[in-house]
Amino acid sequence: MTQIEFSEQFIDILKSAKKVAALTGAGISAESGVPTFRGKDGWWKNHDPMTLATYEAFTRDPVLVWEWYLHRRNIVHKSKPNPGHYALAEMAKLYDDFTLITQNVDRFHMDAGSELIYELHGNIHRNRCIECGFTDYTETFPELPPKCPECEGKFRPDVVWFGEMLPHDAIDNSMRAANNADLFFSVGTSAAVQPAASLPIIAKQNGAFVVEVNLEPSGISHMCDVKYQGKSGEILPHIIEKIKELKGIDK
Ligand code: BV8
Ligand code: ZN
Repeated sequence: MTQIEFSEQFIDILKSAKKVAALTGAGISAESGVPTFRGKDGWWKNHDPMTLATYEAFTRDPVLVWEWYLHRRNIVHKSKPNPGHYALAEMAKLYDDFTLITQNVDRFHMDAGSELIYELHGNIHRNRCIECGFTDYTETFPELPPKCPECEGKFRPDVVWFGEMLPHDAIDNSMRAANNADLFFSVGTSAAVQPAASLPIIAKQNGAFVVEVNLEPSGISHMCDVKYQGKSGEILPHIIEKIKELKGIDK
């Protein structure tokens, strides 16, 4: 386990923070074996995820897009949350006002015990009918593209594609949490996708102490107060241990 350093400033804010928020991206699920979006392992059958996660790709070739999502569902089903997800579930118990915001669609935060989660980009296990809005969690289908069991309409994965609006309640509540945060964590995200990537910036502009935990520099590294370059599954548990020590909670 890597040891990590804590600056005086970081220790002070860990002790004094009242409103804490965390934004996670694909990187927090990497140690669970789920490919990231921009990493080299993200490509599938020579397709760049960026070109498949669009409504255009779905209308052009719904079978291909569905095969990609069923492939990813399969990976997620075979994987499980890692210590990074569990650390953030524990962080919610250490601060009365903690908001977890995720770009991920794998539901690992929920599986790790987090309760209040804003899923900005939807949920890979849920299907939604384009015609009537019916949703369900059917995992596999007799034929592709699948039809809505209610109206025979086109069934799609209930995720947010590029060019699509994010769920209003998720993005509105996430913006509010970023606005109000004293302490904001950005974990496992390249900060390349909007509007999620603007959340750490909004937090910083409104006075938050911003901490990045990421394997490599990202689009927001330059403005973070503290940067831990490494694996979130190794670093986040250390931060939890430090918070418990500072709060006099036995480990
Ligand atoms: C919107 C769900 C507005 C689907 C996803 C030009 C043209 C068109 C659109 C745009 C444009 N310019 C800007 C836009 C907007 C666009 C956008 O931001 N594009 C970018 C790419 C330029 N955004 C949108 O379209 C959004 N909608 O803006 O609507 C609108 C307004 C009016 C009317 C209509 C619309 C919608 C964006 C949502 C897209 N859907 N996912 C699916 O999953 O299939 S986004 C996708 O990227 C995933 O959710 C992923 O989580 C997310 C962000 O990526 P990251 O999570 O950061 O993942 P990434 O691989 O990039 O990085 C991983 C990081 O982890 C790396 O830095 C790596 O170093 C690190 N890492 C790896 N291992 C570890 C680690 N860190 C720690 N520990 C480790 N072990
Ligand atoms: Zn329907």
